[in-house]
Amino acid sequence: MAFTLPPLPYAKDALAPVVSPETIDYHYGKHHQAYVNNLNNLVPGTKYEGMSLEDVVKASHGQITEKPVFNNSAQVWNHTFYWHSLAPNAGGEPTGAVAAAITKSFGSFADFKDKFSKAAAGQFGSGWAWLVKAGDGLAIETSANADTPFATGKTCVLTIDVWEHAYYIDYRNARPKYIEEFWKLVNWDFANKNLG
Ligand code: MN3
Repeated sequence: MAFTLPPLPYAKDALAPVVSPETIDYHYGKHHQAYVNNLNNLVPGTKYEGMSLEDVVKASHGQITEKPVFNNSAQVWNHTFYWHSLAPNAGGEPTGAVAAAITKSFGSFADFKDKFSKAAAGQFGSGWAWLVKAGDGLAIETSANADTPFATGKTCVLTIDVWEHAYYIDYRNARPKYIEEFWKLVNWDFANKNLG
């Protein structure tokens, strides 16, 4: 059974002007799709055939010979998670359990926002910044390239993609500006769902 590109959870112009339809065309329509296509070319005839995407990510993680499978499967998972971390008519202050967890772990939403933004801006080269569950609280992590806290069994709550392809069309080299605008689209409902 082939892996498929999950549908975008909103119209391709729904995130404008923060994320333009042109960025969606490339980032979702070309990059995310390419990871799906690559994975479908890599998996047939291997031990991964018949596994769920989640199992492929975990089974291929940390093994140098499995790097192409890991990179492509993780990027399929990471991007689907990223698209759901954004939503139209979202952003602003966190809500529900995630709001309380942020205050508990970071002191305030403002402090969390500052720390997360700095982590995302400071990730050298391509990668991701994540909000993850840590014990009975939350923590910020960054990962390089395709790597993901999900691969080692962590519960991801929220992410931002800081690969250049995520922002270059709309913000050119201004990654901090993209990160600043990202807060207008943060899907707190999704974060709450992930927090469980
Ligand atoms: Mn990307």
